[in-house]
Amino acid sequence: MFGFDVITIFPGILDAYLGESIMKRAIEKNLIDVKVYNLRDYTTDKHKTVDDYPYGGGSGMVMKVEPLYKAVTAIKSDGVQRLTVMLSPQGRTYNQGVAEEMAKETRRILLICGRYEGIDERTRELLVDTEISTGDYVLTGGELPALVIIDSISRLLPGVLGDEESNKEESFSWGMLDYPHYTRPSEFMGKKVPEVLLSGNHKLIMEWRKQEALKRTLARRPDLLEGVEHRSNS
Ligand code: 9D3
Repeated sequence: MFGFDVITIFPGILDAYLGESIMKRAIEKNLIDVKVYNLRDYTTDKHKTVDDYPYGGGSGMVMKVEPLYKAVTAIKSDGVQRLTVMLSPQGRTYNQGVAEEMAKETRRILLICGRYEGIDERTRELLVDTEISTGDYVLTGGELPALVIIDSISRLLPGVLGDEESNKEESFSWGMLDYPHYTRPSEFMGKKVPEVLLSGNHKLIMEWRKQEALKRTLARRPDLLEGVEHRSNS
């Protein structure tokens, strides 16, 4: 079973998403295990303080290192191997290549979600194997990125997707945008479904889809066609 541990001050954000649809089913089927830890449970003061003012001044608060250290140490005390990932805008940019790499992990993946302006640097130095960002936009914390990582890895694992949603991507579609999709009715507001899709000629349909996917990719995401070395990783 593939395992995730998540440290957050908002466990409800993770529980909500993981309690629905494909993630819920994957957890029920024991294909993935996700344990969500509330960082406040690892504080020692009456007010369950997880943040403090930044040394050197400036606006915003910084996440304290001690609760994170306590949480990570407690979680790791079971002796199970883990890859510790901190979600941060300074991290390696996530993509499908990183997801595929992480899906091969035999270790559990421990995700540390930050909030506030940042996390005390000593957390990274003492506890973190790798830092990941999900992209160049500003969020309010690491919880959505943690879910992005859990979701994108989980759907790569055997049995997580049903036959209906399955990864049976035709060979031509990898690394390209999708072709246009249609369902009933065959005409809506004067707009007709392309004739070829109603023809029943599967070879012709495949050719049309391949051509449409290539056309779209060239028009909208030519970077995807520029070679394998850009497509994944690094
Ligand atoms: C506007 C505040 N920024 C000043 C330069 C710093 C900043 C601090 C904390 C920006 C974002 C955040 C919270 N974001 C994350 O914790 C985060 C994140 C993201 O914002 N975008 C993409 N990936 C990630 S992973 C974690």
